[in-house]
Amino acid sequence: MTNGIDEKVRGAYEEVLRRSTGEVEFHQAVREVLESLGPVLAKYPEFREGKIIERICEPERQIIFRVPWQDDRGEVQINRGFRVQYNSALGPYKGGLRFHPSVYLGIVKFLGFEQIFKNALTGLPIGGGKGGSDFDPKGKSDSEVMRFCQSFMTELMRYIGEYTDVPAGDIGVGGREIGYMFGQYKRLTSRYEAGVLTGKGLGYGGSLVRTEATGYGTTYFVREMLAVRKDSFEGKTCIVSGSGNVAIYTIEKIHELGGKVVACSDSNGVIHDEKGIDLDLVKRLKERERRRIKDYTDYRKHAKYVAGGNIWDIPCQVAMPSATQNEINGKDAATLVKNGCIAVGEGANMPTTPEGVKIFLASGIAYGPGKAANAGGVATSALEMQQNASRDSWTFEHTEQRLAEIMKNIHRNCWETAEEFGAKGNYVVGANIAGFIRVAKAMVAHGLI
Ligand code: NDP
Ligand code: 2IT
Repeated sequence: MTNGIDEKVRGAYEEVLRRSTGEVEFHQAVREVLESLGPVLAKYPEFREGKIIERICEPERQIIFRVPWQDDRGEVQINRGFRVQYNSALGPYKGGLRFHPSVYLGIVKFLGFEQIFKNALTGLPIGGGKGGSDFDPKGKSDSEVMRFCQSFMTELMRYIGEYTDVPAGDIGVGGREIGYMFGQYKRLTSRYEAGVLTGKGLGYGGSLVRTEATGYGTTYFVREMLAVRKDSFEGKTCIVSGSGNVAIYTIEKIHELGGKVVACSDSNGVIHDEKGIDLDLVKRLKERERRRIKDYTDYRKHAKYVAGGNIWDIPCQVAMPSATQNEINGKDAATLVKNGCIAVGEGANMPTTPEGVKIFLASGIAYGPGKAANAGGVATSALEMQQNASRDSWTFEHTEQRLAEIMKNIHRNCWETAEEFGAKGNYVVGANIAGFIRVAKAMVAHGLI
């Protein structure tokens, strides 16, 4: 179980397996980072002496709570809420909330762990955390979602604050949910503390570009990876899985940069539109009407819908997984490479299984792992915090410019770090090491806490 892990970090991984039985996604995320860190410990003995890896794997605080609420029929429902405050070496805990029936502690911990290094890569003052609930927003009325969010925040409010922990959205949590949670926080605390949540509406402290940021940022990251290869999005056939927030703004930016997205999906099936995805239609169906992607073919008759289809079977040159974890397995990765895919940019968190990652790396294609590629979302959240702290609001152009620069810097940092540690072109090694070193140095400076 610990094969392939440097003996210097093996003990830490064994401890994670022992302490967190059954949390398979968490084990996967930890292992993937630890596999990169052997050479770092060789270079920085102080990290080893201070047991930085062992400490970084153990969350600073984990909160699990009951969320009772009443549905529209008056029936009482009980969900479980989570917030894992993982690491605050670089700033207040920062990371999204996920509402999805699959959420359990192992998912929140994997996401929180990834978030530590992602946030470090942004270069901004944010620690790592994540939260959520096994609440399923699908099929719920607006009032049910509001009552759930109010109950969730009634407990969560004790643990968050602009200097403590700043949640945002993730799967199943967008502007509507953030609005209800912000309202309840304000009501419970009697404080207009804008910086306590990000992803807020533009009318009450939200930042321009935050909605678009993850998708735009991931696309910028891929643009940088292509530029290294003297290539661009121009004329490329692309595939973007999912059809939620990240997928939509990935498609938008790819189209702006001259690529053509021919497929997207949701958890029920895949849309293949050879003429190019009609993004206005996807926005209408998903953002405004909250419908299923299947309905796309009601308006674009030539497009094909395959229920339960595998989007990675469709040939493309650029693949941008933007739905969920482990959506690309080894077989899918092999299919993508065989079909001529030259770049993969992960909008989702950990969308590729370890077998898939191995195949991408061995093939020599440009592979941008989530913690680097999708960091634009949380980076723009940090820009929202800056605007809130200075009671200011920036223009779209200025904010997008900042985002583009941040993504460029992350790309450069990952590239140079990989090269420094003898793994030229390997963004996995570059991202893990660059993110880790920034956090580890701060932890050493703070002493044994
Ligand atoms: P949304 O809820 O807006 O959209 C999620 C999309 O992924 C939907 O199309 C959904 O389909 C699909 N999906 C979700 N879960 C599954 C599943 N188990 N199997 C198949 N499809 C699934 O979420 P986001 O767009 O915000 O998030 C997408 C990914 O991006 C996640 O991995 C998230 O962690 C990551 N991410 C998000 C950021 C953000 O700022 N929002 C920032 C960085 C990363 P369906 O509607 O059928 O469930
Ligand atoms: O995974 C992520 O980076 C997010 N869901 C965004 C987190 C944030 O605080 O904006």
